Amino acid sequence: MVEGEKIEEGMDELWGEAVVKPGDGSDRGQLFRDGNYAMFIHWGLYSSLGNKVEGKTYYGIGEWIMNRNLADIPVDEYMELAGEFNPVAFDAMEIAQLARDAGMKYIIITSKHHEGFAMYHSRASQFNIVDATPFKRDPMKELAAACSEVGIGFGFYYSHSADWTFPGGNGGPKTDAEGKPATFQDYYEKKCLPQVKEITSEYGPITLVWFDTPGSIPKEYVEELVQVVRENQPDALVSGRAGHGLGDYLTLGDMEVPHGNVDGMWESVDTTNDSWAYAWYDEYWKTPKDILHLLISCIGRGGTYMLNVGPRGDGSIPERAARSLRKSGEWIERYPQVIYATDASPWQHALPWGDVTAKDGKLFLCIFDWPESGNLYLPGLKTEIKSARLLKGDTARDIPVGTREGWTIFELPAQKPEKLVSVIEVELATPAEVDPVWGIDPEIATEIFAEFAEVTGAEKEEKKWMEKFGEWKKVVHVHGWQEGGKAAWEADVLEPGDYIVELTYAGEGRLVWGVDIEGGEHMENQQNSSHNYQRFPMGWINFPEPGRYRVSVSCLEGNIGTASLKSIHFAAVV
Ligand code: FHN
Repeated sequence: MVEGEKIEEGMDELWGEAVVKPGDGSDRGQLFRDGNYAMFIHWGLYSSLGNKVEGKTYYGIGEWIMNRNLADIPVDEYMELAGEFNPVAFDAMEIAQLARDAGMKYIIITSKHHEGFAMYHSRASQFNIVDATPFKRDPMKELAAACSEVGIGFGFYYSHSADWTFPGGNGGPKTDAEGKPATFQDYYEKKCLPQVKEITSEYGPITLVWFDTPGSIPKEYVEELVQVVRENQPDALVSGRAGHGLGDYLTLGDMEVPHGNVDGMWESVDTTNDSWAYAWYDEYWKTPKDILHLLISCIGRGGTYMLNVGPRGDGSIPERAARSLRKSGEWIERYPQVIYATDASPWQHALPWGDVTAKDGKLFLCIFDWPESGNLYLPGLKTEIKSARLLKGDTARDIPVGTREGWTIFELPAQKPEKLVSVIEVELATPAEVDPVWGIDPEIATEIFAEFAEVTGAEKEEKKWMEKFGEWKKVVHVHGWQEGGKAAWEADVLEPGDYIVELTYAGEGRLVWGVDIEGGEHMENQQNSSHNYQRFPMGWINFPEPGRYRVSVSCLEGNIGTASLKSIHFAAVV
């Protein structure tokens, strides 16, 4: 290897084009149908740095610390970290038990990330935790055994295209130890293929092989890798990020929880703070309620949720992450029927107060914002209700239900039964029939996203960015406004009257926006804008009677070329 060689690959090259193409996982899909919640673990040499190198902190995803976007560490220097890596606090049983207590059904852990270091005993490369560190144990053997003991599944993450320390790996050194040019084929044949054979044949039954970021890997290699998984682990799923559409299911973008239902088998991957791997400063933890909200949103949209923890270099899990996971897990233990093997919400999007999952002729209304008035408003349900019960663990009480103007109204007690998420179980007389139109809630502020708008004279587009490095944010926004351009939604109103309208947008300088009710009021106002999405008040608008309205937004004046609309909000004036 050339001394001091640095990795050249950035995040865009590494993702490749085929990151999220779904394949056909029809016969292996049971894992996702039953176990729609999993633990992801990013753990490697990078964990020992925790994003601090020679006293300087780098902000961004920790497993990328050696990349030019963060500390830009030469390959030979980085590889020397192995000599000091000694995760004496690693306790496989504790981690497996944590995942179980959290209500997670399997663990996927990094066997090799882009850094190229094998966190298991690999014969294909000496750069592994048994041969190159004072630790000398194979933690993957221990974790596989612990998962089996506590009764959850076990699987591996494997970075098949990027390898930043092996000659020829994507982003890796261009020459070998003798200074001869190295090709991707060299890396693939000497390291990637043999390692995938190792992880799929030496760790017992594997639930899933989570290939990541295919980059420019040729299709024939992915075909061969998938074939190895099929032969060694016929029941294991292969992640959508294998590339070339050869995975079993769709993996959405990092940290992406969709707003609308998504068909087919898919997963969202997210992390308990901002970084996948441990970063010493990253204390922005998801609360137990955040976790339940995100999990229920994924299940409600028809998918699965895999939530990451980044153990420290010594192998211990940050206590705040563990606490949030345990607390949310206690809730799941009381309401397993709401989470596991459930179907997507027939509303196809979240509702102002919460979300819905469905199972065996029942709807589970999960309430994140308890309505103070004692009424919970559900728009669009056309099916007769047999019973409605407010759950409190194993106990339940019947609650009165009424209907008005096509809305179903549940009468709730003043006190919510659960601190985190309360649940109403609704039993239906026949399969659920729902009009998924947005309803403007009479009590709880309603946010309707631009992605659901019908757009004319403007463009609707997905936009992604990072605030630090690697922790992706995503919006679907409306921009490119032309004169007369509109984003329009249909929405049902139950309570007539004045509503406060706000818009969430980004842009530059002051912008004038117009809001119109078709056949009704027009309002407009000017507000400043921010580089990031911020919610700005527009004013009041009147819905004169109950019924369906068409509401539209236009950008009228200012630096219109920068105006990027994310959502519209309505809150009843009380
Ligand atoms: O580059 C990796 C990143 O480090 C992390 O592993 C995530 C997890 O989904 N996958 C890649 C970026 O999408």
